Amino acid sequence: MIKKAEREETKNVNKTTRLTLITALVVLVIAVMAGSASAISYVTVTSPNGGENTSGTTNLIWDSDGTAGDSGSFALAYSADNGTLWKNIIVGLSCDMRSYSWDTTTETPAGSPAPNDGTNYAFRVAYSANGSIIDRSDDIFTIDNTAPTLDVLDSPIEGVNLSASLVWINGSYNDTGSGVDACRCLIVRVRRVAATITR
Ligand SMILES: [Ca+2]
Ligand SMILES: [Ca+2]
Repeated sequence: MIKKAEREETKNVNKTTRLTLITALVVLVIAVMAGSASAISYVTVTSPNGGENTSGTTNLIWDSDGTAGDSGSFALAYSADNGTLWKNIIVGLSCDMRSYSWDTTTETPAGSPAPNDGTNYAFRVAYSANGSIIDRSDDIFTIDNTAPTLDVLDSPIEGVNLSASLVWINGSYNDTGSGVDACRCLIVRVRRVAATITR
């Protein structure tokens, strides 16, 4: 009878040990799951990251270890003055997002002016669930949505014989805000003068 009682006690102790182990495992699994829900450890802006000349729709790109199941979201913002004032482009992006197509010609965010031409732009990505997970473009970049203007004042007209040793082509070009990269004057078929400029 004593041995049977001992066996029963041993069984109960084993059952208690098993229950404790199972409980510990469940707690561990819950802890691991909770950890994975806020596992984002970094976000890094990839493009534009400084030095670019952008216009129209540009691809904003960043890197992170976030996944679709993570809590929180990404917020994208731009600054026209190298980081003094930031305006949201979009908020609430899923943590598995790594790029966003940004139209620099429209109101962003809605109701605020579209970005103007400028050379002091910065781009920023922030993680909503942790204020220390944030990054901006390492340097400034340019937004230029204004085509250059060209005003030719003097040039040979069609039909004129270009036999003179000196031919005047006179005009001006302008690109407000971001400058002109190049200006080319073309004489086509020795009769017509055309000028092109690029930004
Ligand atoms: Ca950066
Ligand atoms: Ca321009």
